[in-house]
Amino acid sequence: MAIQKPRIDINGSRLWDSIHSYARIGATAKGGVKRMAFSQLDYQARDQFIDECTELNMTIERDKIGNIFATMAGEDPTLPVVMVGSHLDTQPTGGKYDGALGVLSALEIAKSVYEAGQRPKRGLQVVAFANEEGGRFAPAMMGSGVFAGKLSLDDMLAIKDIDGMTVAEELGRDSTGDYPARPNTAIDSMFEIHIEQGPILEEEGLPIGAVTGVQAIRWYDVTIVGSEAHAGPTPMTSRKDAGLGAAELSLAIEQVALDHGPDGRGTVGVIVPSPASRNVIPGSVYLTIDTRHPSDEALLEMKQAIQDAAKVIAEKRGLEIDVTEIWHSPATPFDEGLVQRLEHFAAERGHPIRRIWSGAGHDSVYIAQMGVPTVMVFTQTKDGISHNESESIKKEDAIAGCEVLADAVVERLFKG
Ligand code: HGY
Ligand code: MN
Ligand code: MN
Repeated sequence: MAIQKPRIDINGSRLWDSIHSYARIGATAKGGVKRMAFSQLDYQARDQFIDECTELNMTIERDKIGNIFATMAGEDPTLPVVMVGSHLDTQPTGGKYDGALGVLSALEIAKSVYEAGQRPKRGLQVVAFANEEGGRFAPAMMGSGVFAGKLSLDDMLAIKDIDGMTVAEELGRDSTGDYPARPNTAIDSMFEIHIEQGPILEEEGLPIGAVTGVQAIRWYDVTIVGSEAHAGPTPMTSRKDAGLGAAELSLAIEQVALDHGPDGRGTVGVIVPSPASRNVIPGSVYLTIDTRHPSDEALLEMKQAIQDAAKVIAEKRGLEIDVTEIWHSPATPFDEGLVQRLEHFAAERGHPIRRIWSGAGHDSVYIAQMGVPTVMVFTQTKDGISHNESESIKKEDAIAGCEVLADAVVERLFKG
Protein backbone atom coordinates (compact mmCIF):
# COMPACT_ATOMS: atom_id res chain seq x y z
CA MET A 1 0.00 0.00 0.00
CA ALA A 2 1.69 3.21 -1.18
CA ILE A 3 1.83 6.01 1.39
CA GLN A 4 2.09 9.72 0.51
CA LYS A 5 5.71 10.50 1.17
CA PRO A 6 7.91 13.47 0.32
CA ARG A 7 10.71 12.76 -2.11
CA ILE A 8 13.89 13.21 -0.09
CA ASP A 9 17.14 12.80 -2.01
CA ILE A 10 20.30 11.78 -0.22
CA ASN A 11 23.63 13.45 -1.01
CA GLY A 12 25.65 10.60 -2.54
CA SER A 13 29.00 12.40 -2.61
CA ARG A 14 28.63 13.38 1.05
CA LEU A 15 27.91 9.74 1.89
CA TRP A 16 30.95 8.54 -0.05
CA ASP A 17 33.20 11.17 1.60
CA SER A 18 31.84 10.24 5.02
CA ILE A 19 32.62 6.54 4.50
CA HIS A 20 36.21 7.40 3.56
CA SER A 21 36.61 9.81 6.44
CA TYR A 22 35.64 7.08 8.93
CA ALA A 23 37.91 4.63 7.08
CA ARG A 24 40.84 6.76 8.23
CA ILE A 25 40.07 5.71 11.84
CA GLY A 26 42.05 2.50 12.08
CA ALA A 27 43.32 2.67 8.49
CA THR A 28 45.85 -0.09 7.72
CA ALA A 29 48.84 0.07 5.38
CA LYS A 30 47.11 -2.27 2.92
CA GLY A 31 44.08 0.02 2.54
CA GLY A 32 41.82 -1.70 5.03
CA VAL A 33 40.51 -0.81 8.47
CA LYS A 34 41.31 -2.38 11.84
CA ARG A 35 38.83 -1.05 14.41
CA MET A 36 38.24 -3.94 16.80
CA ALA A 37 35.18 -3.82 19.03
CA PHE A 38 35.60 -1.69 22.18
CA SER A 39 39.13 -0.66 21.19
CA GLN A 40 40.14 3.01 21.41
CA LEU A 41 39.76 3.26 17.62
CA ASP A 42 36.23 1.88 17.88
CA TYR A 43 35.46 4.53 20.47
CA GLN A 44 36.99 7.21 18.25
CA ALA A 45 34.65 6.27 15.39
CA ARG A 46 31.66 6.05 17.75
CA ASP A 47 32.46 9.47 19.22
CA GLN A 48 32.62 10.96 15.69
CA PHE A 49 29.25 9.34 14.96
CA ILE A 50 27.77 10.79 18.18
CA ASP A 51 29.11 14.26 17.35
CA GLU A 52 27.51 14.19 13.88
CA CYS A 53 24.17 13.01 15.26
CA THR A 54 24.29 15.67 17.96
CA GLU A 55 24.73 18.34 15.26
CA LEU A 56 21.39 17.15 13.84
CA ASN A 57 19.75 17.74 17.26
CA MET A 58 19.29 13.97 17.65
CA THR A 59 19.03 12.59 21.18
CA ILE A 60 21.78 10.12 22.02
CA GLU A 61 21.12 7.02 24.13
CA ARG A 62 23.38 4.09 25.01
CA ASP A 63 22.75 0.76 26.63
CA LYS A 64 24.96 -1.35 28.84
CA ILE A 65 26.60 -3.32 26.05
CA GLY A 66 27.67 -0.18 24.21
CA ASN A 67 25.01 0.15 21.51
CA ILE A 68 24.41 3.77 20.49
CA PHE A 69 20.94 5.04 19.48
CA ALA A 70 20.55 8.51 17.93
CA THR A 71 16.91 9.60 17.56
CA MET A 72 15.38 12.38 15.45
CA ALA A 73 11.96 12.97 17.01
CA GLY A 74 8.84 12.68 14.88
CA GLU A 75 5.61 14.70 15.22
CA ASP A 76 4.01 11.92 17.29
CA PRO A 77 6.35 10.63 20.02
CA THR A 78 3.95 7.80 20.80
CA LEU A 79 4.52 6.17 17.40
CA PRO A 80 7.16 3.39 17.19
CA VAL A 81 10.40 4.60 15.60
CA VAL A 82 11.95 3.59 12.30
CA MET A 83 15.36 2.07 13.10
CA VAL A 84 18.20 2.27 10.53
CA GLY A 85 21.76 1.25 11.17
CA SER A 86 24.53 -1.33 11.33
CA HIS A 87 27.96 -1.48 13.05
CA LEU A 88 31.25 0.46 13.15
CA ASP A 89 33.55 -2.25 14.50
CA THR A 90 35.64 -4.27 12.02
CA GLN A 91 37.60 -7.47 11.64
CA PRO A 92 41.37 -7.35 12.29
CA THR A 93 41.94 -7.29 8.52
CA GLY A 94 38.66 -5.55 7.75
CA GLY A 95 37.65 -3.32 4.88
CA LYS A 96 36.29 0.22 4.64
CA TYR A 97 32.66 -0.72 4.00
CA ASP A 98 31.58 -3.72 6.13
CA GLY A 99 29.28 -2.10 8.73
CA ALA A 100 30.32 1.50 8.11
CA LEU A 101 28.26 1.67 4.90
CA GLY A 102 25.17 0.88 6.97
CA VAL A 103 25.73 3.31 9.82
CA LEU A 104 26.84 6.16 7.55
CA SER A 105 24.00 5.60 5.08
CA ALA A 106 21.60 5.84 8.01
CA LEU A 107 23.33 9.04 9.09
CA GLU A 108 23.08 10.38 5.52
CA ILE A 109 19.33 9.70 5.54
CA ALA A 110 19.04 11.58 8.84
CA LYS A 111 20.98 14.54 7.39
CA SER A 112 18.76 14.56 4.28
CA VAL A 113 15.54 14.40 6.29
CA TYR A 114 16.84 17.18 8.56
CA GLU A 115 17.77 19.37 5.58
CA ALA A 116 14.43 18.74 3.86
CA GLY A 117 12.90 20.52 6.84
CA GLN A 118 9.83 18.27 6.89
CA ARG A 119 9.17 16.74 10.29
CA PRO A 120 8.36 13.03 9.90
CA LYS A 121 5.32 11.56 11.64
CA ARG A 122 7.42 9.03 13.55
CA GLY A 123 10.95 9.16 14.93
CA LEU A 124 14.03 8.11 12.97
CA GLN A 125 16.46 6.12 15.12
CA VAL A 126 19.99 5.69 13.73
CA VAL A 127 21.86 2.89 15.52
CA ALA A 128 25.45 1.76 15.75
CA PHE A 129 25.37 -1.71 17.28
CA ALA A 130 28.34 -2.78 19.39
CA ASN A 131 30.62 -5.69 18.52
CA GLU A 132 28.84 -7.01 15.44
CA GLU A 133 31.96 -8.78 14.19
CA GLY A 134 32.70 -11.02 17.15
CA GLY A 135 36.31 -11.18 15.98
CA ARG A 136 37.74 -10.34 19.40
CA PHE A 137 34.82 -11.12 21.73
CA ALA A 138 32.60 -13.98 20.51
CA PRO A 139 29.81 -14.23 19.52
CA ALA A 140 29.19 -11.96 16.58
CA MET A 141 26.19 -9.61 16.64
CA MET A 142 26.70 -9.27 20.40
CA GLY A 143 25.28 -5.75 20.81
CA SER A 144 22.15 -6.38 18.78
CA GLY A 145 21.70 -9.80 20.44
CA VAL A 146 21.71 -8.24 23.91
CA PHE A 147 19.43 -5.39 22.74
CA ALA A 148 16.97 -7.95 21.33
CA GLY A 149 17.05 -9.92 24.58
CA LYS A 150 18.47 -13.00 22.83
CA LEU A 151 21.89 -12.83 24.52
CA SER A 152 22.29 -12.28 28.28
CA LEU A 153 23.96 -8.95 29.16
CA ASP A 154 25.77 -10.43 32.16
CA ASP A 155 27.06 -13.38 30.14
CA MET A 156 28.29 -11.07 27.39
CA LEU A 157 30.00 -8.66 29.81
CA ALA A 158 31.94 -11.64 31.19
CA ILE A 159 33.15 -12.85 27.76
CA LYS A 160 36.95 -12.79 27.50
CA ASP A 161 39.20 -12.15 24.52
CA ILE A 162 42.21 -14.35 23.82
CA ASP A 163 44.27 -12.28 26.29
CA GLY A 164 41.74 -12.73 29.09
CA MET A 165 40.35 -9.17 28.94
CA THR A 166 36.56 -9.12 29.52
CA VAL A 167 33.98 -7.07 27.61
CA ALA A 168 33.09 -5.34 30.90
CA GLU A 169 36.71 -4.28 31.44
CA GLU A 170 36.91 -2.88 27.91
CA LEU A 171 33.56 -1.09 28.21
CA GLY A 172 34.68 0.28 31.58
CA ARG A 173 37.68 1.87 29.86
CA ASP A 174 35.30 4.26 28.18
CA SER A 175 35.46 7.54 30.13
CA THR A 176 31.70 8.01 30.00
CA GLY A 177 31.36 5.24 32.59
CA ASP A 178 28.27 3.15 33.16
CA TYR A 179 25.46 3.66 30.66
CA PRO A 180 21.78 3.91 31.59
CA ALA A 181 19.82 1.05 30.12
CA ARG A 182 18.04 2.30 27.00
CA PRO A 183 14.33 3.01 27.48
CA ASN A 184 12.37 0.35 25.69
CA THR A 185 11.43 2.35 22.59
CA ALA A 186 8.99 0.51 20.33
CA ILE A 187 10.31 -0.14 16.82
CA ASP A 188 8.12 0.17 13.72
CA SER A 189 10.63 -1.34 11.29
CA MET A 190 14.35 -1.97 10.83
CA PHE A 191 16.42 -1.17 7.74
CA GLU A 192 20.09 -1.92 7.10
CA ILE A 193 22.30 -1.51 4.05
CA HIS A 194 25.40 -3.69 3.87
CA ILE A 195 27.87 -4.90 1.28
CA GLU A 196 26.99 -8.37 -0.03
CA GLN A 197 30.39 -9.83 0.88
CA GLY A 198 29.82 -12.50 -1.75
CA PRO A 199 30.04 -12.84 -5.56
CA ILE A 200 26.39 -12.99 -6.72
CA LEU A 201 25.54 -9.34 -7.52
CA GLU A 202 28.84 -8.83 -9.32
CA GLU A 203 28.43 -12.06 -11.34
CA GLU A 204 25.01 -10.82 -12.48
CA GLY A 205 26.17 -7.25 -13.04
CA LEU A 206 23.67 -5.88 -10.50
CA PRO A 207 24.33 -2.86 -8.27
CA ILE A 208 22.05 -3.83 -5.38
CA GLY A 209 20.00 -6.64 -3.86
CA ALA A 210 16.90 -6.89 -1.68
CA VAL A 211 17.80 -9.26 1.15
CA THR A 212 15.08 -11.81 1.95
CA GLY A 213 16.77 -13.33 5.00
CA VAL A 214 19.96 -14.61 6.67
CA GLN A 215 21.22 -18.19 6.93
CA ALA A 216 21.65 -20.16 10.17
CA ILE A 217 24.94 -19.97 12.07
CA ARG A 218 26.50 -22.17 14.76
CA TRP A 219 29.87 -21.44 16.39
CA TYR A 220 31.94 -23.82 18.50
CA ASP A 221 34.99 -23.66 20.75
CA VAL A 222 37.20 -26.76 20.63
CA THR A 223 39.96 -27.88 23.02
CA ILE A 224 42.16 -30.79 22.04
CA VAL A 225 44.39 -32.32 24.72
CA GLY A 226 47.26 -34.72 24.03
CA SER A 227 50.65 -34.59 25.73
CA GLU A 228 53.75 -32.51 25.21
CA ALA A 229 56.88 -34.48 24.31
CA HIS A 230 60.26 -33.92 22.73
CA ALA A 231 60.13 -33.56 18.93
CA GLY A 232 63.39 -35.47 18.61
CA PRO A 233 63.44 -38.75 20.52
CA THR A 234 59.67 -39.39 20.58
CA PRO A 235 58.76 -42.02 17.94
CA MET A 236 55.97 -40.99 15.53
CA THR A 237 53.94 -44.03 16.59
CA SER A 238 53.79 -43.12 20.28
CA ARG A 239 52.73 -39.49 20.15
CA LYS A 240 49.57 -37.81 21.43
CA ASP A 241 49.95 -34.88 19.09
CA ALA A 242 47.14 -32.33 19.63
CA GLY A 243 48.42 -30.38 16.62
CA LEU A 244 47.79 -33.26 14.25
CA GLY A 245 44.42 -33.80 15.90
CA ALA A 246 43.57 -30.18 15.07
CA ALA A 247 44.75 -30.62 11.51
CA GLU A 248 42.69 -33.77 10.99
CA LEU A 249 39.60 -32.21 12.60
CA SER A 250 39.96 -29.12 10.37
CA LEU A 251 39.94 -31.31 7.27
CA ALA A 252 36.95 -33.23 8.64
CA ILE A 253 35.07 -29.95 9.10
CA GLU A 254 35.83 -28.98 5.51
CA GLN A 255 34.47 -32.38 4.38
CA VAL A 256 31.28 -31.98 6.45
CA ALA A 257 30.63 -28.61 4.80
CA LEU A 258 31.27 -30.08 1.34
CA ASP A 259 28.97 -33.02 2.14
CA HIS A 260 26.23 -30.44 2.86
CA GLY A 261 27.01 -28.41 -0.24
CA PRO A 262 26.60 -26.30 -2.16
CA ASP A 263 25.41 -24.02 0.69
CA GLY A 264 27.17 -25.64 3.66
CA ARG A 265 30.02 -23.62 5.17
CA GLY A 266 32.68 -24.71 7.67
CA THR A 267 35.61 -22.53 8.79
CA VAL A 268 38.38 -22.98 11.35
CA GLY A 269 39.47 -19.38 11.88
CA VAL A 270 41.58 -19.68 15.03
CA ILE A 271 44.09 -22.44 15.83
CA VAL A 272 46.27 -21.88 18.90
CA PRO A 273 48.74 -24.68 19.79
CA SER A 274 50.38 -24.92 23.18
CA PRO A 275 53.18 -24.56 24.16
CA ALA A 276 53.82 -23.32 20.58
CA SER A 277 57.50 -24.29 20.61
CA ARG A 278 59.09 -25.64 17.47
CA ASN A 279 60.65 -28.68 19.13
CA VAL A 280 57.77 -29.62 21.43
CA ILE A 281 54.91 -31.85 20.26
CA PRO A 282 51.78 -29.71 20.91
CA GLY A 283 50.15 -30.91 24.12
CA SER A 284 46.96 -28.94 23.53
CA VAL A 285 45.25 -26.87 20.88
CA TYR A 286 42.38 -24.34 21.07
CA LEU A 287 40.45 -23.90 17.84
CA THR A 288 37.22 -22.28 16.71
CA ILE A 289 34.59 -23.53 14.26
CA ASP A 290 32.13 -21.36 12.30
CA THR A 291 29.42 -23.37 10.49
CA ARG A 292 26.57 -22.01 8.36
CA HIS A 293 23.69 -23.27 6.24
CA PRO A 294 20.40 -21.79 4.98
CA SER A 295 18.61 -24.74 6.64
CA ASP A 296 18.58 -25.16 10.42
CA GLU A 297 18.07 -28.91 9.97
CA ALA A 298 21.13 -29.24 7.75
CA LEU A 299 23.17 -27.20 10.24
CA LEU A 300 22.17 -29.60 13.02
CA GLU A 301 23.23 -32.55 10.85
CA MET A 302 26.59 -30.81 10.35
CA LYS A 303 26.92 -30.41 14.13
CA GLN A 304 26.38 -34.14 14.65
CA ALA A 305 28.85 -35.02 11.87
CA ILE A 306 31.53 -32.80 13.40
CA GLN A 307 31.01 -34.31 16.87
CA ASP A 308 31.24 -37.82 15.38
CA ALA A 309 34.46 -36.93 13.54
CA ALA A 310 35.97 -35.51 16.74
CA LYS A 311 35.23 -38.78 18.57
CA VAL A 312 36.90 -40.90 15.90
CA ILE A 313 39.99 -38.66 15.81
CA ALA A 314 40.24 -38.62 19.61
CA GLU A 315 40.16 -42.44 19.82
CA LYS A 316 42.57 -42.90 16.93
CA ARG A 317 45.14 -40.47 18.31
CA GLY A 318 44.67 -40.94 22.09
CA LEU A 319 43.43 -37.38 22.49
CA GLU A 320 40.67 -35.71 24.48
CA ILE A 321 38.60 -33.48 22.19
CA ASP A 322 35.86 -31.22 23.57
CA VAL A 323 33.54 -29.48 21.06
CA THR A 324 31.34 -26.88 22.80
CA GLU A 325 28.70 -24.86 20.95
CA ILE A 326 28.96 -21.22 22.00
CA TRP A 327 26.48 -19.53 19.67
CA HIS A 328 23.47 -20.33 17.49
CA SER A 329 21.66 -17.85 15.26
CA PRO A 330 18.74 -19.57 13.47
CA ALA A 331 17.90 -18.96 9.81
CA THR A 332 15.93 -15.69 9.85
CA PRO A 333 13.58 -14.48 7.10
CA PHE A 334 13.02 -10.73 6.55
CA ASP A 335 9.73 -8.94 5.85
CA GLU A 336 8.17 -9.71 2.45
CA GLY A 337 6.27 -6.41 2.38
CA LEU A 338 9.46 -4.40 2.90
CA VAL A 339 11.30 -6.47 0.29
CA GLN A 340 8.56 -5.50 -2.16
CA ARG A 341 8.90 -1.81 -1.22
CA LEU A 342 12.64 -1.99 -1.97
CA GLU A 343 11.83 -3.54 -5.35
CA HIS A 344 9.22 -0.81 -5.99
CA PHE A 345 11.59 2.06 -5.20
CA ALA A 346 14.48 0.46 -7.10
CA ALA A 347 12.25 0.29 -10.17
CA GLU A 348 11.11 3.88 -9.62
CA ARG A 349 14.75 5.01 -9.49
CA GLY A 350 15.81 2.78 -12.37
CA HIS A 351 18.19 0.65 -10.32
CA PRO A 352 18.26 -3.05 -11.32
CA ILE A 353 17.76 -5.24 -8.23
CA ARG A 354 17.31 -8.93 -7.35
CA ARG A 355 16.31 -10.81 -4.24
CA ILE A 356 19.18 -12.40 -2.38
CA TRP A 357 19.72 -14.53 0.77
CA SER A 358 22.53 -13.47 3.11
CA GLY A 359 25.48 -15.77 3.78
CA ALA A 360 26.80 -13.38 6.44
CA GLY A 361 25.17 -12.58 9.77
CA HIS A 362 23.96 -9.03 10.43
CA ASP A 363 22.51 -7.03 13.32
CA SER A 364 19.18 -6.92 11.52
CA VAL A 365 18.80 -10.65 12.22
CA TYR A 366 18.20 -10.02 15.91
CA ILE A 367 15.82 -7.12 15.29
CA ALA A 368 13.82 -9.38 12.94
CA GLN A 369 13.81 -12.07 15.65
CA MET A 370 12.08 -9.51 17.92
CA GLY A 371 9.16 -9.63 15.47
CA VAL A 372 9.99 -6.22 13.96
CA PRO A 373 9.44 -5.95 10.15
CA THR A 374 13.02 -5.90 8.89
CA VAL A 375 14.80 -5.72 5.56
CA MET A 376 18.31 -5.16 4.19
CA VAL A 377 19.79 -3.77 1.02
CA PHE A 378 22.99 -5.33 -0.34
CA THR A 379 25.48 -3.60 -2.61
CA GLN A 380 27.69 -5.36 -5.14
CA THR A 381 31.13 -6.30 -3.69
CA LYS A 382 34.25 -6.42 -5.87
CA ASP A 383 35.27 -10.06 -6.43
CA GLY A 384 32.86 -10.92 -3.60
CA ILE A 385 35.72 -10.27 -1.17
CA SER A 386 35.17 -9.02 2.39
CA HIS A 387 36.81 -9.49 5.81
CA ASN A 388 39.85 -8.55 3.78
CA GLU A 389 41.69 -5.22 3.49
CA SER A 390 41.12 -5.16 -0.25
CA GLU A 391 37.31 -4.97 0.23
CA SER A 392 35.89 -2.63 -2.39
CA ILE A 393 32.55 -1.35 -3.71
CA LYS A 394 31.59 1.17 -6.39
CA LYS A 395 30.45 4.67 -5.41
CA GLU A 396 27.45 4.47 -7.73
CA ASP A 397 26.32 1.20 -6.12
CA ALA A 398 26.59 2.65 -2.60
CA ILE A 399 24.52 5.63 -3.73
CA ALA A 400 21.95 3.45 -5.52
CA GLY A 401 21.57 1.32 -2.39
CA CYS A 402 21.27 4.32 -0.10
CA GLU A 403 18.69 5.98 -2.39
CA VAL A 404 16.45 2.90 -2.38
CA LEU A 405 16.93 2.44 1.36
CA ALA A 406 16.09 6.10 1.94
CA ASP A 407 12.88 5.88 -0.09
CA ALA A 408 11.67 2.89 1.91
CA VAL A 409 12.67 4.51 5.21
CA VAL A 410 11.07 7.88 4.39
CA GLU A 411 7.86 6.10 3.38
CA ARG A 412 7.69 4.56 6.86
CA LEU A 413 8.68 7.81 8.59
CA PHE A 414 5.69 9.65 7.12
CA LYS A 415 3.25 6.76 7.66
CA GLY A 416 0.72 7.60 10.37
O1 HGY B 1 30.10 -13.43 10.96
C1 HGY B 1 29.38 -12.71 10.25
O2 HGY B 1 28.67 -13.20 9.41
C2 HGY B 1 29.41 -11.21 10.39
O3 HGY B 1 30.43 -10.70 9.60
N1 HGY B 1 29.61 -10.83 11.76
MN1 MN C 1 29.06 -6.51 8.83
MN1 MN D 1 31.78 -8.54 9.00
